Amino acid sequence: MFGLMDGFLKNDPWSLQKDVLHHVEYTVARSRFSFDDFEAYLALSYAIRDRLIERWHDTQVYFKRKDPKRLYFLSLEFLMGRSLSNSAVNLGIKDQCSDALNQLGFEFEQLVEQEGDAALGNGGLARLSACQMDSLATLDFPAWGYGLRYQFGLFRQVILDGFQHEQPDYWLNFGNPWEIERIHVSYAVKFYGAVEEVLLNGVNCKVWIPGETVEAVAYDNPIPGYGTKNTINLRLWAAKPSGEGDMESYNTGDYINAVVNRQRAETISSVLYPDDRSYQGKELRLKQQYFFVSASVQDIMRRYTDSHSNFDEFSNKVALQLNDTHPSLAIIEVMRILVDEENIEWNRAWSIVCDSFSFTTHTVSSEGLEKIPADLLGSLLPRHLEIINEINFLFMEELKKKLGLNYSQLSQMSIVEEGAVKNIRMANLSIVCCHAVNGVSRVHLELLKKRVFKDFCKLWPQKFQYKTNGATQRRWMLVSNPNLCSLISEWLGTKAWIRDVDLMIGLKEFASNTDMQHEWRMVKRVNKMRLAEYIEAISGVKVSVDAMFDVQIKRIHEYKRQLLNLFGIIHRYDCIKNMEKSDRMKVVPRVCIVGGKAAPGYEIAKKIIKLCHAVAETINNDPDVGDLLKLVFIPDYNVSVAELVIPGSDLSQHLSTAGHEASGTGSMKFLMNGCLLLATSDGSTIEIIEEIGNDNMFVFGAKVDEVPALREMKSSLKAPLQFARVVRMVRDGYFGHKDYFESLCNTVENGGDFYLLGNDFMSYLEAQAAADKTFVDQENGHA
Ligand code: 26V
Repeated sequence: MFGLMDGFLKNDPWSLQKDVLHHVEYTVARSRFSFDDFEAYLALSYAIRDRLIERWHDTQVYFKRKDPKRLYFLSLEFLMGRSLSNSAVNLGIKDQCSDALNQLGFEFEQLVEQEGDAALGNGGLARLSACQMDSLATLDFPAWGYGLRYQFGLFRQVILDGFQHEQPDYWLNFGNPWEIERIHVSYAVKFYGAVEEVLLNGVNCKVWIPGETVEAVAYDNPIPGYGTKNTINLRLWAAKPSGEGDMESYNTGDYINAVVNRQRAETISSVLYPDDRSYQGKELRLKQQYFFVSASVQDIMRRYTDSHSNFDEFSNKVALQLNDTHPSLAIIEVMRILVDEENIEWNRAWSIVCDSFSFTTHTVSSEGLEKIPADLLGSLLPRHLEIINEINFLFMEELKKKLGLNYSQLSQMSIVEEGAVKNIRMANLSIVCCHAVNGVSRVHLELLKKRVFKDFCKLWPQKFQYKTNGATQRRWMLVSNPNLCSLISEWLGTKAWIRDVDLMIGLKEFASNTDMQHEWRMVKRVNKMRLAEYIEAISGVKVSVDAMFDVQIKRIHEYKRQLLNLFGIIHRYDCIKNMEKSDRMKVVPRVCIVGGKAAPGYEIAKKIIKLCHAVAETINNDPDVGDLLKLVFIPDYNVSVAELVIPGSDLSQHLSTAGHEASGTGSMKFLMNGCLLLATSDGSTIEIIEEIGNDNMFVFGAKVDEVPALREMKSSLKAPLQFARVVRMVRDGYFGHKDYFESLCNTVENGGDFYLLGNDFMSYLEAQAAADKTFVDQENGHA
């Protein structure tokens, strides 16, 4: 977009072909007369990467000259998925790549399949980071992303006999053509040791004498914007042994041990924590946090001090955005550098820090908030703990002045949680030190104000705000559903909606145009055929594309209520079984698709996966049911699977108990692809309902404000008979594994049902019936 000059590399098919062959021969080191799909994928990726690097350099030069305020996005998780198609699309060279490959006897679409996903994250929070990077690049922001280059991303989910098994994700084993290793961009990160007081120029100063040093090496991942040359950087850090302290070994044993010990450094960036529910207070996790934070802050400081001689301008030039509390030690690290290393007076350092940092929270419950045992923090980062204590002391003094000696409130707001085990509350720390605290949807902010951060909201109402999440239409439409995009651009007469999604409202004018409806349906049908082929390939189940494709894909969580979906499916199955044969014609055929990973230690979630398989086994093999109902679990759900499933869906389900989903972004991706939503009134769905109207979606269940009272009354409420009946079927072993499913059934009965499945069941069935009716109307051309 901005005035960058053209690169040296040309983008016509001929030039691309020449570059692909060059990389086949000189980078992949294969003969240009004989190479396979994977080698072609590598060579094409290198050819595209060259073009990204050109733009990346131009972007850096441009911003270095302009010196705008830079935005640094710190996140321990990025779910980037694949890069080939996305890069080609954003560079605007996908067709040229296709042409270049065709002449060499290869297909672009086939090469895309050679790439593994970069799955450096768990779920919603991590995919949001990836979407944000795309948007920041497209909107010409001078932004940087910082994270960890895990050797093993999110585990691969393998299903054996219906049970989830976790396997390591060896995503780097075949190389990663998208990253640029920067062996010269590296920083020493220090741990352990002790704090000593020394006299410097007549002043008592604290000096941290660390005990261990690990090297952080940068790996850069260029992120191209769409329709602009702006190409930003996602810098991921890998841990390497530091050369510091290398000593001569006097015998073979010393030498071997020295090398083995050095290898241990690498464990810091070895594996992503796969639990997105609770913080376990593990030392390795804390090391990961500080490792990536310290390297990032050093890098950011270096960039700033390259062009500024003091810190007066720091907060005008640097915005640090924390993705949840995971990177919040960055606050303390900046404070430490300013006070201990730059000798800046505490109060001035404090105001620089507060002005530079802001923080986004992605959680709704206080139980989900991160706490770090003070002892652990003190042993790993002794000086940081001192600084936290000092910040807390000053904060408590200020609070006492404002609130008086209200000890209960003071202790709740304190950064330090007192008790048998002292903990540092990372959310309290972030709120105290940041000038902005963002919720991720409107209702999320309301919940923060009313519940999770009530006292803080009263104290600093101006800090709290919300930015409802979004999803990038570049990946979720252009990459994954190109046919729909061509249709939209043709009807709108412009491609401008690819940068400005609001322009899609122009389609409303053609909503009742039968030509457009017909074209739209054809696109959907082709996408459903592609999905049906995939389903058959992975599960052997043949599904009819005439059926409604009903999808729930997301992490498996009790609050997301995949169990409600399964109970609904069992109810549907039961109805079909008990129907007169002649009435079965009236049933709207459905293919129910479920996908998602359970955290390895999350027993109930794993039982839900097993139940899904057990129910599928019964239904899919029942000749009474045939094509009227099928249930498929898609294993190893990830970004690439979502790209395939979403465009082929008719209905998507978002069933969280109201008040539990901070935002939810999956719904947006389905909507963009012309799929209807069946959802509770929760998170961003509330705003979606306002936007598209109640008539255009199937909303059900208790509202956010009703949930607390319903929970109070739960023990006196009786679940509907239909609900009791389906739970009984599971309890009685209709789907086998009676004993194994007992504890699962117990979670929703006997006054348990914390997530209110029983309460919402009838309204869920009504919403499902309404969806059936709409599907039939649509087939009849009435929608
Ligand atoms: C917690 C932990 C605990 C320690 C180990 C690693 C780990 C990783 C993630 C989390 C928090 C997960 C929070 C999360 O993914 N929240 C989701 O964020 C989405 C983007 O804002 C939002 O749409 C979803 O509603 C919200 O559940």
